[in-house]
Amino acid sequence: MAVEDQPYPIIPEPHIVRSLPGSFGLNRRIAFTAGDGTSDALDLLRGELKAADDGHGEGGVVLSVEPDPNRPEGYALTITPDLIRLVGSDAAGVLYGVQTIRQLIAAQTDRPRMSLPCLHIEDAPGLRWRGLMLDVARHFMPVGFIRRLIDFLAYYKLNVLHLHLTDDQGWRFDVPGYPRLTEVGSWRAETLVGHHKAPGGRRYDGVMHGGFYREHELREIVAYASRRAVTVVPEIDMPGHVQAALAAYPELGSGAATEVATRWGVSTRILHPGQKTLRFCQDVLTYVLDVFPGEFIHCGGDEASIEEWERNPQTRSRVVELGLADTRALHHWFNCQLAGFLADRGRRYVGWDEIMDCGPLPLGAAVMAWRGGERGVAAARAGGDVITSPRSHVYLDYYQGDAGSEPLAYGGYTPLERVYEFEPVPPYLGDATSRILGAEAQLWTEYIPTPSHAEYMLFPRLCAFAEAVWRPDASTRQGYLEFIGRLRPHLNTLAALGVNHRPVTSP
Ligand code: TNX
Repeated sequence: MAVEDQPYPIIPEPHIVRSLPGSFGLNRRIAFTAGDGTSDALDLLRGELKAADDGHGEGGVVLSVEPDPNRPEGYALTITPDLIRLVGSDAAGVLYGVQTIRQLIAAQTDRPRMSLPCLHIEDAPGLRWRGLMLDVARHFMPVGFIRRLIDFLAYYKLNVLHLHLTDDQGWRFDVPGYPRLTEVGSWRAETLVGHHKAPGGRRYDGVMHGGFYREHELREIVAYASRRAVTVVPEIDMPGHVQAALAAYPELGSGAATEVATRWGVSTRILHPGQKTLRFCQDVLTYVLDVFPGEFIHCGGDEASIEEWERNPQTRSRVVELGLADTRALHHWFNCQLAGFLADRGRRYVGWDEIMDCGPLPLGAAVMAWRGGERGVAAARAGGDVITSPRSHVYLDYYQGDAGSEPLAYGGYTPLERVYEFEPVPPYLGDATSRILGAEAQLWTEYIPTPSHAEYMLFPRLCAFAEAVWRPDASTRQGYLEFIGRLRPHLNTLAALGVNHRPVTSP
Protein backbone atom coordinates (compact mmCIF):
# COMPACT_ATOMS: atom_id res chain seq x y z
CA MET A 1 0.00 0.00 0.00
CA ALA A 2 1.43 3.38 -0.96
CA VAL A 3 1.97 6.03 1.69
CA GLU A 4 -0.87 8.25 0.45
CA ASP A 5 -3.34 5.34 0.54
CA GLN A 6 -2.70 4.67 4.23
CA PRO A 7 -5.67 6.35 5.82
CA TYR A 8 -5.35 5.11 9.37
CA PRO A 9 -2.30 6.17 11.36
CA ILE A 10 -2.50 3.28 13.81
CA ILE A 11 0.73 2.13 15.51
CA PRO A 12 1.45 -0.76 15.55
CA GLU A 13 -0.18 -1.33 12.19
CA PRO A 14 -3.13 -3.73 12.55
CA HIS A 15 -2.98 -6.98 10.59
CA ILE A 16 -6.22 -6.66 8.64
CA VAL A 17 -7.91 -3.33 7.95
CA ARG A 18 -10.85 -2.86 5.61
CA SER A 19 -12.48 0.52 4.99
CA LEU A 20 -16.27 0.63 5.07
CA PRO A 21 -18.49 3.45 3.79
CA GLY A 22 -19.52 6.27 6.10
CA SER A 23 -18.52 7.40 9.54
CA PHE A 24 -19.64 7.04 13.15
CA GLY A 25 -20.47 10.45 14.61
CA LEU A 26 -19.14 11.00 18.12
CA ASN A 27 -20.99 14.20 18.82
CA ARG A 28 -24.19 12.58 20.08
CA ARG A 29 -25.51 10.39 22.85
CA ILE A 30 -23.74 7.04 22.93
CA ALA A 31 -25.15 3.98 24.66
CA PHE A 32 -22.61 1.50 25.99
CA THR A 33 -23.17 -2.22 26.37
CA ALA A 34 -20.27 -3.90 28.11
CA GLY A 35 -19.92 -7.64 28.64
CA ASP A 36 -17.91 -9.50 31.28
CA GLY A 37 -14.21 -8.78 31.27
CA THR A 38 -14.54 -5.43 29.55
CA SER A 39 -14.78 -3.01 32.48
CA ASP A 40 -11.24 -1.59 32.18
CA ALA A 41 -11.72 -1.13 28.45
CA LEU A 42 -15.09 0.53 29.08
CA ASP A 43 -13.56 3.00 31.58
CA LEU A 44 -10.86 3.91 29.10
CA LEU A 45 -13.29 4.34 26.20
CA ARG A 46 -15.80 6.32 28.25
CA GLY A 47 -13.05 8.76 29.22
CA GLU A 48 -12.32 9.20 25.54
CA LEU A 49 -15.89 9.57 24.26
CA LYS A 50 -17.13 12.37 26.42
CA ALA A 51 -20.31 12.24 24.41
CA ALA A 52 -22.27 15.41 23.85
CA ASP A 53 -25.86 14.72 24.83
CA ASP A 54 -27.07 17.72 22.86
CA GLY A 55 -26.24 16.16 19.50
CA HIS A 56 -29.07 14.37 17.74
CA GLY A 57 -29.49 10.67 17.32
CA GLU A 58 -27.89 7.89 19.28
CA GLY A 59 -24.90 5.69 18.66
CA GLY A 60 -24.12 2.39 20.27
CA VAL A 61 -20.93 0.77 21.50
CA VAL A 62 -20.87 -2.95 22.29
CA LEU A 63 -17.84 -4.44 24.02
CA SER A 64 -17.48 -8.14 24.64
CA VAL A 65 -15.02 -10.95 25.26
CA GLU A 66 -15.33 -14.09 23.20
CA PRO A 67 -12.52 -16.28 24.52
CA ASP A 68 -10.17 -17.45 21.78
CA PRO A 69 -7.07 -19.12 23.22
CA ASN A 70 -5.57 -19.29 19.72
CA ARG A 71 -5.51 -15.52 19.40
CA PRO A 72 -4.41 -14.21 22.80
CA GLU A 73 -4.78 -10.42 23.11
CA GLY A 74 -6.53 -10.29 19.74
CA TYR A 75 -9.58 -8.23 18.83
CA ALA A 76 -12.02 -7.56 16.02
CA LEU A 77 -13.36 -4.05 15.66
CA THR A 78 -16.21 -3.09 13.37
CA ILE A 79 -17.30 0.52 13.07
CA THR A 80 -20.51 1.22 11.17
CA PRO A 81 -22.45 4.53 11.10
CA ASP A 82 -24.48 3.75 14.22
CA LEU A 83 -22.62 0.94 15.96
CA ILE A 84 -19.11 0.21 17.19
CA ARG A 85 -18.70 -3.46 17.88
CA LEU A 86 -15.51 -4.59 19.60
CA VAL A 87 -14.85 -8.23 20.43
CA GLY A 88 -11.69 -9.27 22.23
CA SER A 89 -10.23 -12.75 22.67
CA ASP A 90 -9.66 -11.72 26.27
CA ALA A 91 -9.71 -8.56 28.40
CA ALA A 92 -6.40 -7.39 26.91
CA GLY A 93 -7.80 -7.77 23.41
CA VAL A 94 -10.75 -5.49 24.20
CA LEU A 95 -8.34 -2.95 25.70
CA TYR A 96 -6.28 -3.05 22.51
CA GLY A 97 -9.35 -2.45 20.41
CA VAL A 98 -10.03 0.61 22.55
CA GLN A 99 -6.45 1.78 22.06
CA THR A 100 -7.01 1.52 18.31
CA ILE A 101 -10.16 3.64 18.66
CA ARG A 102 -8.25 6.18 20.78
CA GLN A 103 -5.58 6.44 18.09
CA LEU A 104 -8.26 6.95 15.43
CA ILE A 105 -9.77 9.74 17.52
CA ALA A 106 -6.37 11.35 18.16
CA ALA A 107 -5.79 11.45 14.41
CA GLN A 108 -8.98 13.49 13.79
CA THR A 109 -8.32 17.07 12.91
CA ASP A 110 -11.95 18.23 12.53
CA ARG A 111 -12.16 18.55 16.33
CA PRO A 112 -15.66 19.93 16.99
CA ARG A 113 -17.36 17.54 14.57
CA MET A 114 -15.61 14.41 15.63
CA SER A 115 -16.30 11.17 13.89
CA LEU A 116 -14.69 7.80 13.43
CA PRO A 117 -14.22 6.27 9.99
CA CYS A 118 -16.27 3.13 9.35
CA LEU A 119 -13.98 0.14 9.06
CA HIS A 120 -13.30 -3.42 10.04
CA ILE A 121 -10.08 -4.45 11.80
CA GLU A 122 -8.82 -7.85 12.81
CA ASP A 123 -5.71 -7.78 14.86
CA ALA A 124 -3.53 -9.72 17.28
CA PRO A 125 0.07 -9.50 18.43
CA GLY A 126 2.77 -11.66 16.88
CA LEU A 127 4.61 -12.09 20.16
CA ARG A 128 3.54 -12.58 23.73
CA TRP A 129 6.25 -10.55 25.55
CA ARG A 130 6.39 -6.97 24.27
CA GLY A 131 8.38 -5.11 26.85
CA LEU A 132 10.30 -2.09 27.93
CA MET A 133 12.91 -2.05 30.67
CA LEU A 134 13.21 1.13 32.69
CA ASP A 135 16.34 1.45 34.83
CA VAL A 136 15.23 3.28 37.98
CA ALA A 137 18.44 2.33 39.83
CA ARG A 138 20.94 4.57 38.02
CA HIS A 139 18.46 7.42 38.23
CA PHE A 140 15.40 7.24 40.40
CA MET A 141 12.19 7.95 38.45
CA PRO A 142 9.04 9.23 40.21
CA VAL A 143 5.88 7.12 40.39
CA GLY A 144 3.98 9.70 38.33
CA PHE A 145 6.34 9.17 35.42
CA ILE A 146 6.05 5.40 35.69
CA ARG A 147 2.27 5.74 35.51
CA ARG A 148 2.51 7.98 32.46
CA LEU A 149 4.90 5.51 30.85
CA ILE A 150 2.48 2.63 31.49
CA ASP A 151 -0.20 4.65 29.67
CA PHE A 152 2.08 4.98 26.65
CA LEU A 153 3.07 1.31 26.71
CA ALA A 154 -0.61 0.37 26.62
CA TYR A 155 -1.34 2.96 23.92
CA TYR A 156 1.22 1.21 21.70
CA LYS A 157 0.04 -2.27 22.77
CA LEU A 158 3.16 -3.16 24.72
CA ASN A 159 2.48 -5.41 27.68
CA VAL A 160 5.53 -5.68 29.94
CA LEU A 161 7.19 -3.02 32.06
CA HIS A 162 10.45 -4.41 33.42
CA LEU A 163 11.71 -2.29 36.31
CA HIS A 164 15.44 -2.57 36.99
CA LEU A 165 15.13 -1.85 40.71
CA THR A 166 18.64 -2.43 42.01
CA ASP A 167 22.17 -1.76 40.87
CA ASP A 168 25.55 -0.54 42.08
CA GLN A 169 24.34 3.06 42.15
CA GLY A 170 21.10 2.59 44.04
CA TRP A 171 18.65 0.20 45.71
CA ARG A 172 15.11 1.36 45.08
CA PHE A 173 12.63 -0.35 47.40
CA ASP A 174 11.96 -1.08 51.04
CA VAL A 175 12.40 -4.67 52.27
CA PRO A 176 11.07 -5.51 55.74
CA GLY A 177 13.89 -6.49 58.08
CA TYR A 178 16.59 -4.76 56.04
CA PRO A 179 16.15 -1.05 56.79
CA ARG A 180 19.66 -0.09 55.69
CA LEU A 181 18.84 -1.05 52.09
CA THR A 182 16.92 2.20 51.79
CA GLU A 183 18.58 4.21 54.60
CA VAL A 184 21.98 3.68 53.02
CA GLY A 185 21.57 1.83 49.72
CA SER A 186 19.08 4.22 48.11
CA TRP A 187 21.36 7.25 48.27
CA ARG A 188 24.62 8.06 46.57
CA ALA A 189 26.75 10.98 47.68
CA GLU A 190 27.17 12.39 44.19
CA THR A 191 27.28 11.46 40.53
CA LEU A 192 29.99 11.42 37.91
CA VAL A 193 29.92 14.33 35.47
CA GLY A 194 30.58 13.45 31.82
CA HIS A 195 31.16 10.03 30.29
CA HIS A 196 32.69 7.30 32.45
CA LYS A 197 35.12 6.38 29.70
CA ALA A 198 36.20 9.94 28.96
CA PRO A 199 39.92 10.50 29.43
CA GLY A 200 41.20 12.91 32.04
CA GLY A 201 40.36 13.60 35.66
CA ARG A 202 37.00 12.64 37.06
CA ARG A 203 34.59 15.32 38.12
CA TYR A 204 31.58 14.73 40.35
CA ASP A 205 28.53 16.93 40.78
CA GLY A 206 28.58 17.01 44.59
CA VAL A 207 24.80 16.47 44.63
CA MET A 208 23.27 13.65 46.64
CA HIS A 209 20.96 11.52 44.45
CA GLY A 210 18.48 8.88 45.45
CA GLY A 211 14.99 7.73 46.29
CA PHE A 212 13.04 4.53 46.71
CA TYR A 213 9.53 3.15 46.31
CA ARG A 214 7.44 2.25 49.30
CA GLU A 215 5.38 -0.92 49.27
CA HIS A 216 2.08 0.88 48.66
CA GLU A 217 3.64 2.68 45.68
CA LEU A 218 4.86 -0.56 44.13
CA ARG A 219 1.42 -2.11 44.65
CA GLU A 220 -0.20 0.92 43.08
CA ILE A 221 2.10 0.67 40.05
CA VAL A 222 1.27 -3.03 39.67
CA ALA A 223 -2.49 -2.38 39.92
CA TYR A 224 -2.38 0.60 37.56
CA ALA A 225 -0.46 -1.46 35.02
CA SER A 226 -2.78 -4.42 35.36
CA ARG A 227 -5.81 -2.29 34.46
CA ARG A 228 -3.98 -1.53 31.20
CA ALA A 229 -2.95 -5.15 30.52
CA VAL A 230 0.66 -4.39 31.41
CA THR A 231 2.60 -6.82 33.61
CA VAL A 232 5.33 -5.38 35.80
CA VAL A 233 8.45 -7.56 35.95
CA PRO A 234 10.74 -6.54 38.81
CA GLU A 235 14.47 -7.06 38.53
CA ILE A 236 16.73 -7.67 41.49
CA ASP A 237 20.18 -7.89 39.93
CA MET A 238 22.33 -10.60 41.58
CA PRO A 239 25.08 -11.63 42.31
CA GLY A 240 26.80 -8.67 40.59
CA HIS A 241 25.56 -5.08 40.26
CA VAL A 242 24.99 -5.09 44.03
CA GLN A 243 27.32 -2.42 45.36
CA ALA A 244 24.44 -0.38 46.79
CA ALA A 245 23.23 -3.39 48.81
CA LEU A 246 26.78 -4.06 49.96
CA ALA A 247 27.15 -0.45 51.10
CA ALA A 248 24.20 -1.20 53.39
CA TYR A 249 25.25 -4.73 54.40
CA PRO A 250 28.95 -5.38 53.61
CA GLU A 251 28.72 -8.83 55.23
CA LEU A 252 26.65 -10.02 52.25
CA GLY A 253 29.83 -9.68 50.18
CA SER A 254 33.52 -9.88 51.03
CA GLY A 255 32.91 -7.93 54.24
CA ALA A 256 34.90 -4.90 53.07
CA ALA A 257 33.17 -1.57 53.62
CA THR A 258 32.00 0.14 50.46
CA GLU A 259 29.80 3.03 49.38
CA VAL A 260 26.94 3.31 46.92
CA ALA A 261 28.69 3.70 43.56
CA THR A 262 28.96 7.25 42.25
CA ARG A 263 30.34 6.42 38.82
CA TRP A 264 29.16 4.24 35.94
CA GLY A 265 30.73 1.08 34.60
CA VAL A 266 30.87 -2.47 35.96
CA SER A 267 31.62 -2.67 39.68
CA THR A 268 33.83 -5.54 40.85
CA ARG A 269 31.73 -6.01 43.99
CA ILE A 270 29.73 -9.21 44.23
CA LEU A 271 27.58 -11.11 46.73
CA HIS A 272 29.39 -13.86 48.62
CA PRO A 273 27.00 -16.81 48.24
CA GLY A 274 27.15 -18.05 51.82
CA GLN A 275 24.16 -19.09 53.95
CA LYS A 276 23.53 -15.60 55.23
CA THR A 277 23.52 -14.08 51.74
CA LEU A 278 21.21 -16.78 50.40
CA ARG A 279 18.86 -16.04 53.24
CA PHE A 280 18.95 -12.37 52.27
CA CYS A 281 18.18 -13.18 48.62
CA GLN A 282 15.29 -15.38 49.67
CA ASP A 283 13.89 -12.72 51.99
CA VAL A 284 14.06 -10.15 49.22
CA LEU A 285 12.44 -12.53 46.74
CA THR A 286 9.73 -13.51 49.21
CA TYR A 287 8.80 -9.86 49.54
CA VAL A 288 9.02 -9.28 45.80
CA LEU A 289 6.76 -12.29 45.11
CA ASP A 290 4.16 -10.85 47.43
CA VAL A 291 4.12 -7.47 45.70
CA PHE A 292 4.55 -8.55 42.06
CA PRO A 293 2.08 -11.24 40.99
CA GLY A 294 3.49 -11.88 37.49
CA GLU A 295 4.94 -15.21 36.36
CA PHE A 296 8.50 -13.93 35.88
CA ILE A 297 10.97 -12.43 38.33
CA HIS A 298 14.16 -11.03 36.82
CA CYS A 299 17.24 -11.91 38.85
CA GLY A 300 19.84 -10.19 36.68
CA GLY A 301 22.94 -12.37 36.52
CA ASP A 302 24.82 -10.04 34.18
CA GLU A 303 28.35 -8.72 34.43
CA ALA A 304 29.20 -10.52 37.66
CA SER A 305 32.94 -10.26 38.27
CA ILE A 306 33.86 -13.52 39.91
CA GLU A 307 37.49 -12.29 40.32
CA GLU A 308 36.50 -11.13 43.80
CA TRP A 309 35.37 -14.69 44.54
CA GLU A 310 38.78 -15.98 43.43
CA ARG A 311 40.48 -13.67 45.92
CA ASN A 312 38.08 -14.35 48.80
CA PRO A 313 39.18 -17.37 50.91
CA GLN A 314 35.64 -17.62 52.32
CA THR A 315 34.19 -18.03 48.83
CA ARG A 316 36.90 -20.47 47.77
CA SER A 317 36.07 -22.69 50.74
CA ARG A 318 32.40 -22.35 49.86
CA VAL A 319 33.23 -23.84 46.44
CA VAL A 320 34.86 -26.81 48.17
CA GLU A 321 32.07 -27.16 50.72
CA LEU A 322 29.49 -27.41 47.93
CA GLY A 323 31.66 -29.88 46.02
CA LEU A 324 31.87 -27.59 42.98
CA ALA A 325 34.66 -27.41 40.42
CA ASP A 326 35.34 -23.69 40.53
CA THR A 327 33.86 -20.22 41.04
CA ARG A 328 32.22 -20.37 37.61
CA ALA A 329 30.27 -23.39 38.82
CA LEU A 330 29.45 -21.42 41.95
CA HIS A 331 27.83 -18.73 39.82
CA HIS A 332 25.72 -21.42 38.17
CA TRP A 333 24.87 -22.96 41.55
CA PHE A 334 23.80 -19.53 42.85
CA ASN A 335 21.52 -18.89 39.84
CA CYS A 336 19.99 -22.35 40.30
CA GLN A 337 19.27 -21.60 43.97
CA LEU A 338 17.28 -18.53 42.95
CA ALA A 339 15.55 -20.28 40.06
CA GLY A 340 14.64 -23.22 42.31
CA PHE A 341 13.30 -20.91 45.02
CA LEU A 342 11.05 -19.23 42.46
CA ALA A 343 9.99 -22.52 40.84
CA ASP A 344 8.95 -23.91 44.24
CA ARG A 345 6.61 -20.93 44.51
CA GLY A 346 5.13 -21.31 41.06
CA ARG A 347 7.15 -18.55 39.43
CA ARG A 348 9.91 -18.39 36.89
CA TYR A 349 13.42 -17.00 36.84
CA VAL A 350 14.52 -14.75 34.01
CA GLY A 351 18.12 -13.60 33.70
CA TRP A 352 20.47 -11.81 31.29
CA ASP A 353 22.24 -14.03 28.78
CA GLU A 354 25.39 -14.31 30.94
CA ILE A 355 23.52 -16.97 32.91
CA MET A 356 24.34 -19.34 30.03
CA ASP A 357 28.09 -18.72 30.34
CA CYS A 358 28.49 -20.48 33.67
CA GLY A 359 26.55 -23.67 32.99
CA PRO A 360 23.29 -25.07 31.67
CA LEU A 361 20.14 -23.01 32.04
CA PRO A 362 18.56 -23.23 35.49
CA LEU A 363 15.26 -25.10 35.62
CA GLY A 364 12.45 -23.17 33.94
CA ALA A 365 14.67 -20.14 33.34
CA ALA A 366 14.11 -17.66 30.54
CA VAL A 367 16.95 -15.71 29.01
CA MET A 368 17.03 -12.05 28.10
CA ALA A 369 19.51 -11.99 25.23
CA TRP A 370 21.18 -8.58 25.09
CA ARG A 371 24.63 -9.14 23.68
CA GLY A 372 23.42 -10.29 20.27
CA GLY A 373 20.93 -12.42 18.36
CA GLU A 374 23.21 -15.48 18.51
CA ARG A 375 22.85 -15.58 22.30
CA GLY A 376 19.11 -15.84 21.85
CA VAL A 377 19.56 -18.56 19.26
CA ALA A 378 21.83 -20.52 21.59
CA ALA A 379 19.41 -20.22 24.49
CA ALA A 380 16.41 -21.25 22.36
CA ARG A 381 18.32 -24.25 20.96
CA ALA A 382 19.24 -25.21 24.53
CA GLY A 383 15.51 -25.39 25.28
CA GLY A 384 15.18 -22.10 27.13
CA ASP A 385 12.55 -19.46 26.62
CA VAL A 386 14.00 -16.28 25.23
CA ILE A 387 13.27 -12.57 25.21
CA THR A 388 15.42 -10.99 22.53
CA SER A 389 16.88 -7.63 23.34
CA PRO A 390 19.97 -7.02 21.21
CA ARG A 391 21.83 -3.84 22.03
CA SER A 392 22.43 -3.40 18.27
CA HIS A 393 18.72 -2.62 17.74
CA VAL A 394 16.75 -1.95 20.90
CA TYR A 395 19.05 -0.22 23.37
CA LEU A 396 17.26 3.09 23.66
CA ASP A 397 20.00 4.53 25.88
CA TYR A 398 22.21 4.57 22.77
CA TYR A 399 22.52 7.57 20.47
CA GLN A 400 19.64 8.13 18.06
CA GLY A 401 21.57 10.56 15.91
CA ASP A 402 25.00 12.04 15.40
CA ALA A 403 26.71 12.07 18.82
CA GLY A 404 27.89 15.64 18.25
CA SER A 405 24.34 16.98 18.13
CA GLU A 406 22.68 14.70 20.70
CA PRO A 407 22.75 14.86 24.49
CA LEU A 408 25.49 12.76 26.11
CA ALA A 409 24.55 9.07 25.91
CA TYR A 410 26.08 5.75 26.92
CA GLY A 411 27.43 5.15 23.41
CA GLY A 412 26.23 2.98 20.54
CA TYR A 413 23.91 4.03 17.74
CA THR A 414 20.28 2.90 17.44
CA PRO A 415 18.51 5.43 15.20
CA LEU A 416 14.76 5.19 14.61
CA GLU A 417 15.17 3.27 11.35
CA ARG A 418 17.34 0.63 13.03
CA VAL A 419 14.70 0.05 15.69
CA TYR A 420 11.98 -0.12 13.02
CA GLU A 421 13.96 -2.83 11.18
CA PHE A 422 14.39 -4.94 14.31
CA GLU A 423 13.59 -8.63 13.79
CA PRO A 424 12.72 -9.99 17.23
CA VAL A 425 12.68 -13.60 16.08
CA PRO A 426 16.07 -14.77 14.82
CA PRO A 427 15.82 -16.67 11.50
CA TYR A 428 16.66 -20.36 11.03
CA LEU A 429 15.41 -21.37 14.47
CA GLY A 430 13.17 -24.13 13.15
CA ASP A 431 11.29 -25.83 15.97
CA ALA A 432 13.00 -23.58 18.49
CA THR A 433 11.12 -20.56 17.08
CA SER A 434 8.36 -21.12 19.61
CA ARG A 435 10.97 -20.51 22.33
CA ILE A 436 11.03 -16.81 21.49
CA LEU A 437 8.57 -15.35 23.99
CA GLY A 438 9.10 -11.88 22.68
CA ALA A 439 11.38 -8.92 22.86
CA GLU A 440 12.24 -5.99 25.06
CA ALA A 441 13.64 -2.51 24.51
CA GLN A 442 16.03 -1.26 27.19
CA LEU A 443 16.32 2.17 28.73
CA TRP A 444 19.39 2.24 30.96
CA THR A 445 19.60 5.58 32.69
CA GLU A 446 23.26 6.28 33.50
CA TYR A 447 23.06 9.39 31.31
CA ILE A 448 19.32 9.96 31.63
CA PRO A 449 18.72 11.86 34.86
CA THR A 450 15.12 13.06 34.34
CA PRO A 451 11.74 11.83 33.06
CA SER A 452 11.84 14.45 30.33
CA HIS A 453 15.20 13.18 29.10
CA ALA A 454 13.83 9.62 29.30
CA GLU A 455 10.94 10.66 27.04
CA TYR A 456 13.39 12.14 24.55
CA MET A 457 15.21 8.80 24.36
CA LEU A 458 11.98 6.76 24.22
CA PHE A 459 10.00 8.66 21.62
CA PRO A 460 9.55 8.00 18.85
CA ARG A 461 11.83 4.94 18.99
CA LEU A 462 9.37 3.12 21.26
CA CYS A 463 6.73 3.49 18.49
CA ALA A 464 9.07 1.72 16.05
CA PHE A 465 9.75 -0.98 18.61
CA ALA A 466 6.01 -1.50 19.13
CA GLU A 467 5.62 -1.97 15.39
CA ALA A 468 8.44 -4.54 15.32
CA VAL A 469 7.13 -6.70 18.16
CA TRP A 470 3.52 -6.61 16.93
CA ARG A 471 4.70 -7.68 13.45
CA PRO A 472 7.81 -9.72 14.19
CA ASP A 473 8.17 -10.78 10.55
CA ALA A 474 9.73 -7.66 9.04
CA SER A 475 8.67 -8.72 5.54
CA THR A 476 5.04 -8.04 6.51
CA ARG A 477 5.88 -4.43 7.41
CA GLN A 478 5.39 -1.84 4.71
CA GLY A 479 8.75 -0.16 5.04
CA TYR A 480 10.28 2.71 6.94
CA LEU A 481 8.80 5.46 4.73
CA GLU A 482 5.28 4.20 5.19
CA PHE A 483 5.92 3.98 8.96
CA ILE A 484 7.14 7.57 9.08
CA GLY A 485 3.93 8.63 7.33
CA ARG A 486 1.88 6.87 9.98
CA LEU A 487 4.08 8.23 12.74
CA ARG A 488 3.59 11.94 11.89
CA PRO A 489 0.16 12.36 13.55
CA HIS A 490 1.53 10.53 16.61
CA LEU A 491 4.27 13.13 16.98
CA ASN A 492 1.51 15.75 17.17
CA THR A 493 -0.36 13.72 19.77
CA LEU A 494 2.79 13.22 21.83
CA ALA A 495 3.64 16.92 21.59
CA ALA A 496 0.10 17.85 22.66
CA LEU A 497 0.56 15.65 25.73
CA GLY A 498 3.77 17.45 26.58
CA VAL A 499 5.99 14.50 25.69
CA ASN A 500 9.56 15.52 24.99
CA HIS A 501 10.08 13.48 21.83
CA ARG A 502 12.99 13.66 19.43
CA PRO A 503 12.00 15.34 16.15
CA VAL A 504 11.93 13.07 13.11
CA THR A 505 14.19 14.23 10.36
CA SER A 506 12.83 13.40 6.90
CA PRO A 507 14.40 10.25 5.55
C1 TNX B 1 25.08 -3.19 29.96
S1 TNX B 1 22.55 -4.85 29.48
C2 TNX B 1 24.45 -3.46 31.15
C3 TNX B 1 23.93 -2.35 31.98
C4 TNX B 1 24.31 -1.01 31.40
C5 TNX B 1 24.12 -1.04 29.90
C6 TNX B 1 24.35 0.28 29.23
C7 TNX B 1 23.10 -5.39 30.82
C8 TNX B 1 22.55 -6.63 31.23
N1 TNX B 1 24.06 -4.74 31.52
O1 TNX B 1 24.38 -2.48 33.30
O2 TNX B 1 23.51 -0.04 31.99
O3 TNX B 1 25.00 -2.00 29.35
O4 TNX B 1 23.92 0.25 27.90
